[in-house]
Amino acid sequence: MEFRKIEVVPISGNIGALINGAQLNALNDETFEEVYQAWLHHCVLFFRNQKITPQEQIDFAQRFGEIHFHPYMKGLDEHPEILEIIKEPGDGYTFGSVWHTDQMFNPKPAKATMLYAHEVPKKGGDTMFSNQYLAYETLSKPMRDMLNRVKTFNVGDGFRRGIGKAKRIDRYAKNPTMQAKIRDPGNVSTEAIHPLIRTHPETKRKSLYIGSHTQTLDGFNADEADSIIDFLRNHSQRHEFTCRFRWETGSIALWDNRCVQHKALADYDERRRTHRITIAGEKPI
Ligand SMILES: O=C(O)CCC(=O)C(=O)O
Ligand SMILES: [Fe+2]
Repeated sequence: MEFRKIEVVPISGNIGALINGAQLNALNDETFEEVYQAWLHHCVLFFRNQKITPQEQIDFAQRFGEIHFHPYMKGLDEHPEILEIIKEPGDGYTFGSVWHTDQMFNPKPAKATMLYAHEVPKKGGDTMFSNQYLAYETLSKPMRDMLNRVKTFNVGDGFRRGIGKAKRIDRYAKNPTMQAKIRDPGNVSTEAIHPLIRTHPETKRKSLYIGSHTQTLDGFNADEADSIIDFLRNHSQRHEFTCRFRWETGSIALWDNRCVQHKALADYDERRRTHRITIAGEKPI
């Protein structure tokens, strides 16, 4: 792929690229098109030293599609499109610290997520990403053939682990700012059935679509489903499929939830503050 406006520097063998030469509050259409093509190809992009206002972050996000609103967490008062995620020293809970893909419990899960770092720990707090095209392509043909017909059942409230609203409040017991953002999803659905192998609507490539929200496989006995899900979870996180991003103040990561799982590392006990925007997606097929 040829880029004339931006420099694209892969940060690992199979996923993730750093984009140089793009100031996200001043992208002309040609540069945006290169960013978008790089994004589809590398699955997650990283930008350094961005100085953009909340409105500029929203404007950039909207070039990817409509804003998706988090069903369980309120955004900023002045900018409800932005969820400010704050971890404080001693608060003990790290948002997104298991492998997952965002909003998989929604019948129309988020297409993309953009995270903009405002305060970062001196060490730790990296985010990991895993390429789920590869997770699919590296399975054997008989396995792919079997899994191609399988459907998953996914929930936002973790019916086995029993999260529920009370636990959600409990998890932020030491962080009143985050606790105050918790809300009821209202009539937004937080359960969804999806194909285990989905086809990316733009690249047309198949990927493994599984994450921490996945509870069971439609029609399988519970022990069969558990074993297959365990195997696929482990497989989907193979180190060769992943990259790991070290945050700095002003860094932005932008990932494609249709072909990426990610995980925030809970290896720090300092303040970390990010601004997160998700983009609405379509029903997986
Ligand atoms: O904070 C992070 O590094 C990622 C958290 C996460 O899972 C998300 O924002 O969707
Ligand atoms: Fe996430």
